[in-house]
Amino acid sequence: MTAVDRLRARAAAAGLGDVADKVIAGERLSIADGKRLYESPDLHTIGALANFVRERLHGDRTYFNVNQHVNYTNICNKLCRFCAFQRLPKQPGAYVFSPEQVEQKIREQLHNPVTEVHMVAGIHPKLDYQYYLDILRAAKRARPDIHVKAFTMVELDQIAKVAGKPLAEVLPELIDAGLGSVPGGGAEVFSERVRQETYHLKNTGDEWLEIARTVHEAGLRSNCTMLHGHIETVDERLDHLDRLRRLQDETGGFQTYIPLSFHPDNSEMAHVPAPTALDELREIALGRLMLDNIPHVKAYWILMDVPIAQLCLAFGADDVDGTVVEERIYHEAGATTPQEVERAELIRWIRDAGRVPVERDTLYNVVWADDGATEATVGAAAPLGV
Ligand code: V47
Repeated sequence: MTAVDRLRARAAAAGLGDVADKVIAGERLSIADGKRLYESPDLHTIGALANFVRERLHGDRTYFNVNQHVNYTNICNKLCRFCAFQRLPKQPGAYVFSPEQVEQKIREQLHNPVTEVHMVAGIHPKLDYQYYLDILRAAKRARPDIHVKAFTMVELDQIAKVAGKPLAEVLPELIDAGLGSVPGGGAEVFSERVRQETYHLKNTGDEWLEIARTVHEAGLRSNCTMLHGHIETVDERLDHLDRLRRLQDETGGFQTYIPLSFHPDNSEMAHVPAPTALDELREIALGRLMLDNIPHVKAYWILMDVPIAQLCLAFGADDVDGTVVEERIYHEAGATTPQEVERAELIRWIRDAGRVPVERDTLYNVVWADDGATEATVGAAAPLGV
């Protein structure tokens, strides 16, 4: 009996034989299939199906990068009820980094082989267009080779508003100032019902998708996310995944899907129980199985405990994000993971999970791989301490 036969038999025993047939044949799963995967008690079989897809696409390769997060302000006018990071301008702890402070933050890491700065923040209504151009330029000044992945679709919407011109005209100017790609945040769950109840001042799902389309049309890659485990239903999650999948069919611009598990602490929704480890594993697997046209699925280690992120590598994930350095959004909301890991530590976690660590840049060019196949591509950022 081959491994594929065993997978098929196991899925059939779980009542998912027809879904397994589609997965093995590389056929698209329907929303109804997705619903059965959400409702099945046999999480391990679902994980095995997702792992099958992950290994078909990437083998044992598991991607990470050496990155640095910079959250340039926590002042925000969107008042999302799930968010513990936001502050009003006069609230204790409210801050805005000047472009010089952004530059300084990046300079402080010059001793590390950082290839990406991930720069996102709240929606501060008083920042002008010049500020956004200046922080991009500040990042590039500090580290000219760095890839700047910045501004969620919600921030881009705000930037276009303060620029007073359409996003399609703003994006080339941001690119000129240093923008290299766009992260996946701010999507939450596209359901209008959930938006009305928890983040009614934020962009609608249609708006988020339209902005993503404009980003992709401008030649930029982006990521995409779903904030799960609060008040959304399974049907609303599937609708969200389906809408991401449909846009991806049109643009091909999403690189990575990242399920973001709700962290309730210190938010207005602190009474809502947090998703469990099993929920996190299922979201990773569902993402891998439903999003057949998005190449990568990320288990963002900052928001999971590291052992759960390691388990996710057998449930469909092929990426763990990076070294991060200073994270505020999840640590304000109760995350107990460290703020930063060493590159060598990430490599150790991935090896410990039985996978092959591959250091990538933001656009998934290989910087270094542990399988020897890409030694020729090892450049200045050769492994440290491995
Ligand atoms: O947009 C905020 C979410 C996002 C909470 O693209 C929360 O590579 C759970 O998008 N509980 C920011 N989620 C993080 C993000 C991200 C992270 C890592 C990598 C990438 C990438 C993107 O976090 C926000 C919002 O959707 N969020 N507060 C909370 N309490």
